[in-house]
Amino acid sequence: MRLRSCFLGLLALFVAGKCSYSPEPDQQRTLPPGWVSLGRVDSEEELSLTFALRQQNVGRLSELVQAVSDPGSPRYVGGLHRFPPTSSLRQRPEPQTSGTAGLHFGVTPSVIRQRYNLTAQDVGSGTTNNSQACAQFLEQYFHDSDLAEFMRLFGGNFAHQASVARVVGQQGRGRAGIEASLDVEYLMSAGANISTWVYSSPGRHESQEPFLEWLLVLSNESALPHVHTVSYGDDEDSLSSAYIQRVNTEFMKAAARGLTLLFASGDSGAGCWFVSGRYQFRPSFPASSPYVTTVGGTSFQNPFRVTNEIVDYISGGGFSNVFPQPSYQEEAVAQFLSSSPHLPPSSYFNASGRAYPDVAALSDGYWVVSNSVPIPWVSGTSASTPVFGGLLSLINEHRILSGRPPLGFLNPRLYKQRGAGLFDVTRGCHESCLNEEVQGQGFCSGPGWDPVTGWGTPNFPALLKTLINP
Ligand SMILES: *[C@@H]1O[C@H](CO)[C@@H](O)[C@H](O)[C@H]1NC(C)=O
Ligand SMILES: *[C@@H]1O[C@H](CO)[C@@H](O)[C@H](O)[C@H]1NC(C)=O
Ligand SMILES: *[C@@H]1O[C@H](CO)[C@@H](O)[C@H](O)[C@H]1NC(C)=O
Ligand SMILES: *[C@@H]1O[C@H](CO)[C@@H](O)[C@H](O)[C@H]1NC(C)=O
Ligand SMILES: CC(=O)N[C@H]1CO[C@H](CO)[C@@H](O)[C@@H]1O
Repeated sequence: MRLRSCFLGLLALFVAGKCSYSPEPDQQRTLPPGWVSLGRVDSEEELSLTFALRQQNVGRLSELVQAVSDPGSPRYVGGLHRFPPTSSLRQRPEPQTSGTAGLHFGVTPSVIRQRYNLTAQDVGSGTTNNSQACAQFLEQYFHDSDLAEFMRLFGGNFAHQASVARVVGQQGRGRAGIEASLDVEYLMSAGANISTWVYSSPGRHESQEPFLEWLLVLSNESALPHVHTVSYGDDEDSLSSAYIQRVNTEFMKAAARGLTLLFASGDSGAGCWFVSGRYQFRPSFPASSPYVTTVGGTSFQNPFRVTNEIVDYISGGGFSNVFPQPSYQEEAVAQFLSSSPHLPPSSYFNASGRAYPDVAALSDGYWVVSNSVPIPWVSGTSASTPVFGGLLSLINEHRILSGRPPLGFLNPRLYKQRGAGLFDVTRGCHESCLNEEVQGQGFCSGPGWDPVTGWGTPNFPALLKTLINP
């Protein structure tokens, strides 16, 4: 069975015209694959419209984000308050093995904590006002009872909180979703014993713009968690540029406020589509935003042992066709492009775009408890993202305890430090177009940054050391 990871399909707004629909000016006029026209909407059907005002002075906001996110800048240390106002999770078949000595049977919190070098002391102290959050869309709900069962089964060797501190928004009363269960369970076992919130923006039927809805809720609050993880995204080309730019402006604001936003890089490797008569890779948004930290995926080299990590072939990565390359990553990307021995043809990707992911974590073979049932072999960058987020929360905990502000927008620092504190993933390639030219292969990882696993996966004590000052 394959479960789609929560890579969100945002509904295009089909305004029923006389005999057809009229999409936004930059949207394709034919129905995308998988969509079927069911005729006119019933006149009684409710439709909620979102109106967003065009934002002013976005250029100045961009300069400000640069200043507050660069450790070399005098403006790095917060002080800015109240700035003006298709998950594709999958279940893969169990790999085959012989013999059982010293093996693990899937990724659990203790496997994560072992691989990333966390000790029993690496948990929230309970003495700070530190908190973390994940956001849920697409009618994905978690159940507190699943979290409790998960912690009963897997939370034995580290202090943790047994329930979510706060749900912002409406959780529906339906069955738990695997995505929501996974996010909550792993955010709370990587960022263990740290107060955890869930932002719930249900309603793919009611709103075509849930990211904006969620971001406006964040924008509207003055005290909120420092780290937010989101395991949802969509093909960049399926969204209107007005919408992408509007959402991106909210990401800039969040960065300027000192929030850390992590997004899953997607589960289709480099992606693929056939457009204008040729094959191209297909980037994903918000993963491609220059103002978020994007998390790719890895597997254990030996799936049953805590070993080095290699590329998980599904790990989303590539180059944006919308956002130009931010200056913080120019050097790293140039280095990759000039040294990778397996570069795909240049017509497949836009080398001048924002390249992602920035970092990675295990994405393969997780145990999740959902609707009271332990489910093995759940895979996707949806899993990597809350794990990385939880570890950043633990680093924030140390920063807060020593009187420093939380990390905020991480990328300028991450690239300036050339991925210090991360295990470099250097083996494996991710998937892409199944055609003769590239034969299913996208980019390949190598030493240093690459558009498959970014700078690599966390070695907690080393990462803490490099991110604790200033
Ligand atoms: C962390 O883990 C790696 C690999 O498991 C190991 O080589 C290293 O010594 C560990 N400790 C530190 C402090 O990095
Ligand atoms: C976990 O947090 C609680 C408060 O929520 C605190 O009392 C406890 O000491 C913390 N555990 C550890 C091991 O720090
Ligand atoms: C913002 O907060 C105010 C006051 O709490 C509330 O009335 C309003 O609905 C909120 N707006 C959004 C978009 O959440
Ligand atoms: C490539 O990316 C740039 C932004 O970096 C964009 O302006 C341009 O339109 C993109 N080209 C294509 C073919 O999408
Ligand atoms: C962001 C966060 O967790 N804020 C909390 C800080 O502590 C106060 C008082 O306990 C809470 O009300 C806030 O929610």
